[in-house]
Amino acid sequence: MAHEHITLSRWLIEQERSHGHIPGSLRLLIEQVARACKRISRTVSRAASSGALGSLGSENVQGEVQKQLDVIANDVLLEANEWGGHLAAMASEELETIHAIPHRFPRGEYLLMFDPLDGSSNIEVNITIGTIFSVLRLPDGVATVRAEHFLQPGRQQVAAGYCTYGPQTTLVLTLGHGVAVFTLDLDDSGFVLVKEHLAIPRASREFAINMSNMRHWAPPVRRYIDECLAGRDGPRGVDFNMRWVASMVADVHRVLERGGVFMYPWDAREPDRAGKLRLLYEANPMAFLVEQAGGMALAGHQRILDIEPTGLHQRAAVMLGSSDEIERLGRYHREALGIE
Ligand code: AHM
Ligand code: MG
Repeated sequence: MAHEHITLSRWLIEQERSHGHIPGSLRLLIEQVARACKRISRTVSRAASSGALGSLGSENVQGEVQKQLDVIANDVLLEANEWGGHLAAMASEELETIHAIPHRFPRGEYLLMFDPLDGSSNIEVNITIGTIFSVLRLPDGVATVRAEHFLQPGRQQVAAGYCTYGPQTTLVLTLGHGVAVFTLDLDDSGFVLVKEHLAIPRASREFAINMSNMRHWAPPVRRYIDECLAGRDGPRGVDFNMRWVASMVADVHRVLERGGVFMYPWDAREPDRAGKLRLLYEANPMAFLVEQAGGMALAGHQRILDIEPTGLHQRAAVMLGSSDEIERLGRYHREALGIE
């Protein structure tokens, strides 16, 4: 693409013109989320010199140790999105219950969910981390917003995206008409378009999974990975490559840019939990982006975006990426269940 300077605002306005049903209030909401991500990006890059690294000694609702930056990023997102008049409520990985918009501000028609700082085990080692977000519409006729109003299947998302804080600060966004990538231009401190209509290659020879959990996986996942590891001499007849950043944002970004498979499957360590990653603000937004880029996203044999949520912080198994590979994984799961 020629280096025409298309800002996030211009891109959003042009989307509104070409797909008339994108309301102005959704554009303003996305701009506000992007502004918050810019602030988080600055805070993250200054964290070592400002003393913002390290843990707080507290735990979040999921029993995970909170880092200082987890809490700062959460506060930035809450504060930036409270007053704009576009939202009815927010939900976050770091908050047990929903955050309703205070009465002193006008109430809007959208619900925003986020993981303020994904991959936070990587904060201290200066490896890419990021913010993941998902936008739903508040169902009609709701007087008092409650957690149950967030429990909508992922296919009802009106927007989703993430921002990575790595070598570059990158915002990846879908409004349901393909996926666009923006980079934070440090000269004028705004997001500018670098790529549109992202397309994940159907075929790939690269997978991402935490191999240290291998002994706990279900048979279909083991079968798939065993076949990849067998390489050229195995049933696939070709060598595979492996990558694992341990930040979902970075691993999924690689998959969106060059194809591959990302998995965090169910495993036997906590058999009652569907997986490690959270459905509403991790699995669903990433599944929406991946599908919009022509890939597939499954939880075992089921499409992630069709899962009917039952809890704000519920977990999901995640397998997403290049469609030939995810289709194969889905088939292995169906075969194991005797569905096909
Ligand atoms: P977080 O939201 O608390 O950072 O946890 C989610 C992260 C994902 O970014 C990543 O894919 C996964 O946890 C890494 O898990 P593991 O430490 O098992 O490799
Ligand atoms: Mg996370």
